[in-house]
Amino acid sequence: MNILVLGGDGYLGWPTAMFLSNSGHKVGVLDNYLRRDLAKKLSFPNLIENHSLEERVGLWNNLTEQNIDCFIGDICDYDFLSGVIKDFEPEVVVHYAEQPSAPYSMIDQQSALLTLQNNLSGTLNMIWAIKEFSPECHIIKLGTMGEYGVPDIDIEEGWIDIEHKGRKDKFLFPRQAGSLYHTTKIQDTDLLWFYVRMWDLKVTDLMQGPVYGCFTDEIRIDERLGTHFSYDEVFGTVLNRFIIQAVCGYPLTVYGKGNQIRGYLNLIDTINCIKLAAENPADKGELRIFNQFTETFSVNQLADMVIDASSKINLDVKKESIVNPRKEKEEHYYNPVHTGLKSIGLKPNKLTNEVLIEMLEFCLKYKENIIQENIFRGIKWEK
Ligand code: USQ
Repeated sequence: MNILVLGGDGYLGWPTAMFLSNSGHKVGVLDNYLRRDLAKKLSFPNLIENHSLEERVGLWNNLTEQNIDCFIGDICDYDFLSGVIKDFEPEVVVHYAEQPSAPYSMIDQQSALLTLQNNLSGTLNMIWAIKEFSPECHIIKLGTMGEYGVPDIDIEEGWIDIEHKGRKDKFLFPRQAGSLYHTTKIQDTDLLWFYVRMWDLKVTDLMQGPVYGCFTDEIRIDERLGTHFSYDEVFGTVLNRFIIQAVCGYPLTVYGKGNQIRGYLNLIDTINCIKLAAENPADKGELRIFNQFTETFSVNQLADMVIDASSKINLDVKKESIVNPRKEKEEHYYNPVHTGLKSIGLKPNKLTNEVLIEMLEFCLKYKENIIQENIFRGIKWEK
């Protein structure tokens, strides 16, 4: 299939593109380097300075004799995006091209506005460009488990049957996000659902939990193909941050009581989920929703696992509860359904000591690059 990855320079976008290319698809990547620019402005370098998308595409094409197409530009620019869709004729568009950080969206009014405008304009443009130039194209949109929040009932996969005053209907599961970023993802879902109803689009919305990891089979071909590994407070997800903290002797930053539970997954499972969704498309007029994670953990459980794995390679690591900069429940019920992706073939890669030790050893090689002051600056949810 022709598959276009929007946000192809990102932590997830680039490994997804290589994996789909290696699986025999014709892949295009598109990015405007927004995430790199924001990280630069905040002085948050990654663990390793990654080659540009153009360079990584060139390297991939040389090393593998495959051919990823590269488009540099902004999906908020409709002429640019629709031109790419028209020329590339995607059968699948994978949409990662968003401001991806919850803390970033909570810094100030400007970061909130950038997040809202970027994420919603980009999604709207994608919908219109597909309708106009590739109406049979299957849209795979990265949503987030954070759209649901942490309700005191089981979380279904996107939809819930409701019986009210003797009548029944099916609705999107109630959403109640915990950050402005997560709220834009709800709004994305609503935009998609509206246009599915209007125009019979084919859409898969993947409600993904926080991702960890730095390796895929493709990255193992050559480390220069590596993806962003962020450990700062804004762009790093919690487990990747804990690994870096363990490596540089910084007490693991458990926010508040640390009993916040989320559904996590390995980077390898993310790319597998995208491939499975692409190869098993939604129907015309369907908004199909999968909850995309493999295991649930509390923050304390993650910290304890990192401490245990670190001890196996003689790293003495401690955790420390710090005042939670976010406004979130620290004790709550959490039981989300996640059977859809397994039913189309996902074989989860569990979080084991081996996985943790490999991440620790990788980060140890670049220990001298870690800037400890970037680990915690305390971006507060409450102003
Ligand atoms: N946390 C800590 N210590 C830290 C960092 C985070 O205790 O140093 C806690 C947070 O308070 C939260 C949990 O760990 O309870 C997860 O935080 P996170 O920063 O790993 O994840 P989050 O901000 O929710 O966002 C990440 C991705 C986002 C994706 C989301 C999925 O950046 O793109 O949508 O995970 S989910 O969390 O399921 O909504």
